[in-house]
Amino acid sequence: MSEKDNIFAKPLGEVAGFSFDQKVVEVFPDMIQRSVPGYTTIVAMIGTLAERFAQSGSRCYDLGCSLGAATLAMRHRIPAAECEIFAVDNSEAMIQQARTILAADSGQVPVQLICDDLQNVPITNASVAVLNFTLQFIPTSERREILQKIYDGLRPGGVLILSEKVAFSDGDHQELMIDLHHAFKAANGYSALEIAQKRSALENVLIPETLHDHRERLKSVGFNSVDVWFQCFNFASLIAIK
Ligand code: GEK
Repeated sequence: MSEKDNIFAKPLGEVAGFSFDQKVVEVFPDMIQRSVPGYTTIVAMIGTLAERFAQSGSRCYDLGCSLGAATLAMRHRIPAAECEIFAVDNSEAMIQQARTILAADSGQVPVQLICDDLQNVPITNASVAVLNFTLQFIPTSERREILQKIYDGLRPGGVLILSEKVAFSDGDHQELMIDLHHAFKAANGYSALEIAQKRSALENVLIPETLHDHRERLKSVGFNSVDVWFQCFNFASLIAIK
């Protein structure tokens, strides 16, 4: 069971940059669920999308898997014979806990957990690739290369599911979406101090881009069909098909 996230509940003189350490791992399911509007729906639908797009004899990748929520959703929906899931995260603490969770899961699809930077992991023979709120933590200048590697490693008809916190070019709309996101967090029990301190911790760590920029880059690496399939405030998920 996940503990309640109160990492930012007390005043912290100086707020350090956010990192996916043991402290975060212990509260992660509670944290992400109370912080990301639509998270539960998105994870469940990743299972539905994998059910549709997983091809027999192929690989499914969960890049930045954290505790393996999307991996488990796919594992329980993939009917394709001889599929294998590769779940990658560069946080040792996350992968250790994901290992425990997977060991208690009864799913039949084999899962390989890999503790490494997703930039080091080759993508081959893939039918499904998931970046569920991961690309946002990678420097913008390195994102294109990752998407190109995913595109190149997908089979024709394969899919990338890309979920991100997004930004808006219209200043007023941007402000409104941030405000509504904070209202969502407040409704989920986070105090104004917790919201403000988390915001500082994520500054320069989580870099959102506009949906326009995501779409254009996905098209420029080769995806011919790119569209948003889910959005709530400044959180969106895109589907890109090769
Ligand atoms: C979920 N997808 O629950 N290489 C590998 N992993 C990385 C890298 C990198 N370069 N950078 C960050 N991560 C999950 C949620 S959380 C999103 C994803 C959030 C990992 C990082 O360690 C963390 O576990 C994950 O990406 C981002 O469906 O916390 O907002």
